[in-house]
Amino acid sequence: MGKAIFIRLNALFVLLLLISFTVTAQTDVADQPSAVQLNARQHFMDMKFGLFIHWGVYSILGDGEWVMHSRKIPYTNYKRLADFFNPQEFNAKEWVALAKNTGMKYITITSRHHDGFSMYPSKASAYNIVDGTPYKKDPLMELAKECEKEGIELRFYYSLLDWGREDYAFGSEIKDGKPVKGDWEGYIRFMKTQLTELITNYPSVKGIWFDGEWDRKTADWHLGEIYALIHQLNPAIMIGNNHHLAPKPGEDFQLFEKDLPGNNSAGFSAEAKIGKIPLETCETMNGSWGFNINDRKYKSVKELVHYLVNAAGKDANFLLNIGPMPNGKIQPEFTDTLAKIGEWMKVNGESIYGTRGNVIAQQPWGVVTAKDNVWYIHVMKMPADRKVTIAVGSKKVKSAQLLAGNVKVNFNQHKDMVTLLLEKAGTDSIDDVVKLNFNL
Ligand code: FHN
Repeated sequence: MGKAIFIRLNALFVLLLLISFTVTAQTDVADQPSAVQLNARQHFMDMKFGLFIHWGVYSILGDGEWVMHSRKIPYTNYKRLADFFNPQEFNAKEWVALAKNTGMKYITITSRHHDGFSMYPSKASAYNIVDGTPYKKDPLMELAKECEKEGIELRFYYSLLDWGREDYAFGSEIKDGKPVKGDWEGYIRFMKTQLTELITNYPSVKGIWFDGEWDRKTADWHLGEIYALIHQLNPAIMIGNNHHLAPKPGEDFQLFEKDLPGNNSAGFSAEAKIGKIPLETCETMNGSWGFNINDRKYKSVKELVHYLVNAAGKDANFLLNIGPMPNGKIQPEFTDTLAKIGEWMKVNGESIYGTRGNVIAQQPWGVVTAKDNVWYIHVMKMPADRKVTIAVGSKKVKSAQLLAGNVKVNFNQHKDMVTLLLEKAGTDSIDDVVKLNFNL
């Protein structure tokens, strides 16, 4: 090999090494959360329970938030709904009080769903609640103020998918990472403008909940840029994306829909490999996200508390959805159930808030959550002999009591196994929670 060729090859090698280092360094930066982000994540995991709200012009038709798509309503006709959206009965105080009395610590509300209607005054689109409806007021601002006053966190759902905008060109074929029709770069710019508005105009907002990426699996969504912009505007904002996949760099929490992490009964989670960031699962009070006047498949208090407890057992938050009515009221079937969940939380909340899960595997009788030197044994299906045996490793049990009524629970410990004798339990038909205190 000639000396010149050798030098050139050497230079090429150094160049390749530099490029690969730069690429790795960039990925590392995106993957390396700041102290502020890490704090926000821990706080999020401590909150455990949130209220999801799907509300928009679709609520008028009382057939869920997909009504434009499912009834094939042309966009130009659908847009007229805005003329009738006048939720005079909306009261931010009532909504925030509802969340608080249910024991929820945060609210995630749709700022814009797939129909493209913005629930706040956006300079980037006149199709919004202030400029495009007779209501002319901003419910998100009302909520933001009330949430701040009541110590409830506010988060915004934001749809990446848009059924109506020309720049998105819904249905267009995707080639080389972008739709053949429309104006992809323009659409990305539009989203960045809206996200900037949402973050700067509502400085107390603590999270952005993306949805709709699944509509264009092969498109380049510029997520790296979008996530960087959000964290630049406010590093404490947590980013989640309901793409139903493993988490991507820059995301702060992983979302699951209608299933606990690791399950796939609803069919959304086949590719949702569990990552190392905080987890959240969402479910609805009935079968619909947006208001659906015909949907009477209401889940019981017991089903919903079990969902929350099982989620906590798997170290996941639970985001429970309501679809308010077009007048701004929340139907009594929802408020009644939420009030009862709140009663259960008042007695048993300490076994949920601030706990961590995955202590032991799910058992036929229930799950375990843990905090400091305490384990909470959630007996949701009482065994016939009223005994529950748990492996506690080298820990020594000091005392055990039922959270409801503080009733003492007898137990036997043999080596690493503890058997709880639950003859006095069964007073709580939803979940008998036993507080197991270990010696320090
Ligand atoms: O299409 C949406 C749906 O309307 C709703 O917002 C849910 C909430 O998780 N997410 C999407 C479906 O994955």
